[in-house]
Amino acid sequence: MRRGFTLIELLVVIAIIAVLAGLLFPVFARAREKGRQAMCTSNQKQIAMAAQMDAQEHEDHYAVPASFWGDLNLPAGVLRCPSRDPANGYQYNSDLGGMSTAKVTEPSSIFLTVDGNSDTSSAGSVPNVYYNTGQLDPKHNGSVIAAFADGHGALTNPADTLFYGGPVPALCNSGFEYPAETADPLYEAPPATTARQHWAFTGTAGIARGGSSQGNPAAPEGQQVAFLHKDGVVKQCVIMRAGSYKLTFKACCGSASAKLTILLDEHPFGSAITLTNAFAPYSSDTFTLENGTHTLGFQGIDIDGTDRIAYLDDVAVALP
Ligand SMILES: [Ca+2]
Repeated sequence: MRRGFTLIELLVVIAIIAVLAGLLFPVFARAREKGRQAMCTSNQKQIAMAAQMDAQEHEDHYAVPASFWGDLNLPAGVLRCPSRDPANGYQYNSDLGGMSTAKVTEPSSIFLTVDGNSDTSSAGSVPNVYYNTGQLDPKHNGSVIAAFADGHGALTNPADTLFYGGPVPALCNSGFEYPAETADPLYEAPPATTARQHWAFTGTAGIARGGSSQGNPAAPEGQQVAFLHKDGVVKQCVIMRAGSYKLTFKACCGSASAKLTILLDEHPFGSAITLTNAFAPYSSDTFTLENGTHTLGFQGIDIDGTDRIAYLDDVAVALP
């Protein structure tokens, strides 16, 4: 007589298969995720390479956030992280926007792109641009992949402080070289073109070619400077880690004597600085800030309603 399987035997076989599947499926999932990580790393390295080439074509300055992805014009496949849904799963580091590549002194630790959500709810108005850690999307087993300014890619823990952009925040367009003032009268207040210049100007303030007019000496850095007419203001918003910093810059006045004051989060910081008609280096007192976004700026001082102008160049955040 032919004997079939008993119910017990069938159940034992099913249980063994279930145990084996339980052991193997996570192995398969991990192997699949490894493949996706490799593809994501490759994508971001290609983006980083394209960004370097784009910077080289623009006098060694990284693109401003608003024009970065359009400038690169990469194929859709390169923008898609295989572990996530968005058509573009990557974010460009806003800290690098408009910055001279020469200012990136630690390119292996400054990220250029990272896995991130592409919504703009926490990021101002520019999609796929990184402003804060809330935008990271750690879909690779709880980590993110990033490409760095030296072109290497790496899987990294999102808690890593490198996502604040380095030991001191880099100001964008710190030497006021964008936009290029090549047409008469060689200055604009405010500049009509905002591409690659991150400063906000209020009052009669703008960017001038060094030596253009009004007792403006040759620029101490590059070709251009900022100018603050009367009580004009120039300021920039930056991400800063909690800590103590100071501002360094070079400044002078036009043909009539002038003063300027440093603005920290919109408030005057320290006493007004009296300028001479030759560019000289200045340094602020040390200030301490909380983690987050801060506004660093300068304001001219309207002494008597006459044409007092302060010129400014080569602004940097430094450690005390
Ligand atoms: Ca300059």
